[in-house]
Amino acid sequence: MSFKMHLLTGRTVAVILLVLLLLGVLYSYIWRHYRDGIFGQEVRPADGSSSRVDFTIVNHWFHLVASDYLEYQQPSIVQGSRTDVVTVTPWLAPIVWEGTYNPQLLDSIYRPQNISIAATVFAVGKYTKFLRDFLETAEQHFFVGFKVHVYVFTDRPKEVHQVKMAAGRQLTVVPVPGSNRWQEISARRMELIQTLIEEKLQNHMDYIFCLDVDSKFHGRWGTESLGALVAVIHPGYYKDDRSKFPYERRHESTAYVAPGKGDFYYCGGAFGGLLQEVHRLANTCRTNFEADAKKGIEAAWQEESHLNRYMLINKPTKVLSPEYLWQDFKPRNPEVRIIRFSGVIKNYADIRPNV
Ligand code: UD2
Repeated sequence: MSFKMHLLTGRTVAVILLVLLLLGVLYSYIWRHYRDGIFGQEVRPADGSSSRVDFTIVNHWFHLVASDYLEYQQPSIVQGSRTDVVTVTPWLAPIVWEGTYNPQLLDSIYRPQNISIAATVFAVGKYTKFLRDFLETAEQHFFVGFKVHVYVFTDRPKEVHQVKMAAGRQLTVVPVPGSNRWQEISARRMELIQTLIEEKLQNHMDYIFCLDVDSKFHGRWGTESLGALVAVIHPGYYKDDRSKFPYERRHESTAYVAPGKGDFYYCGGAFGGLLQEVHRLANTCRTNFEADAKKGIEAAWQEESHLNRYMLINKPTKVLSPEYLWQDFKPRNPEVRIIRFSGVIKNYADIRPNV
């Protein structure tokens, strides 16, 4: 082989190697972005440690397939079925009110996808007395016809009422320690939700909803509530100016919200979404709660304050109207056409370990 030929072969090999190297770099770059977009993101708690949580690919959220055979009323873009309420946020997340969606259409989209929904509920100390109604009414109204796994966290497992559940639905009791401070019970929920997702749910469930136990279902709560990050508007403040929202107002707290800031005031008693989104929320709120505790601060409304701070920055992708968490002591307002889930009237002095 001539010297020229040698030179040519050498150059060709170098070019091929260079192209392969570039392809390798391109591949790892694309894969990293794909993985972080579809799977769980790396969550870095404030202490600098890293807890990587991976989740299975969630296809259905991105791709909605309707049945060709279902007949339903034509939707309109000029005549809304609800003109008395606002049905979209300024960041274009739907606000779910009765009359804004077609339940049959939504169910027909989600049923073939075989989605599964986890629900967490805490019944610590005397709050076990609310479990029976909560569980029985959930059977009647909460994601009926779908795979549902309810996790009951309690320090009194023997008091968990046995409820007859439909096929595909199940209940697991998770023992937790009691506490002599209700504030701690309420706030510790974030940590326990985070651990549940990490240890039991990832790769098994798609969505999760975290609900207060001292409540009952009265109407459908189903596929219309699904979204990546789902918040419920608090029934007590939805007509108020944001200056009246009971946000944490002390600068020193990680839950601080400045005057003049805030979208809506959300409930601590109901929130949810995709597992990885709720994991991120729970991890952040728990980390911030602990950072506050080190400074001797407890936010005005415990984890509800941290949740409100989180949702101000991480906007919910779906917002549920106060139909999804009313309070029995409040007369129903006309724009609330249906009450789906509502807090029962309770005597705090009777049921809480401290007042
Ligand atoms: C509001 C919120 C609640 C929480 C709290 C502030 C709504 C409707 N409720 O309710 O979610 O943000 O403010 O911390 O938005 N629990 C027990 N045992 C106890 C005390 C509490 O199991 O001794 C659990 C139980 O699941 C209960 C939840 O914690 O539903 C919240 O406690 P709460 O209902 O007493 O709090 P409340 O009514 O102030």
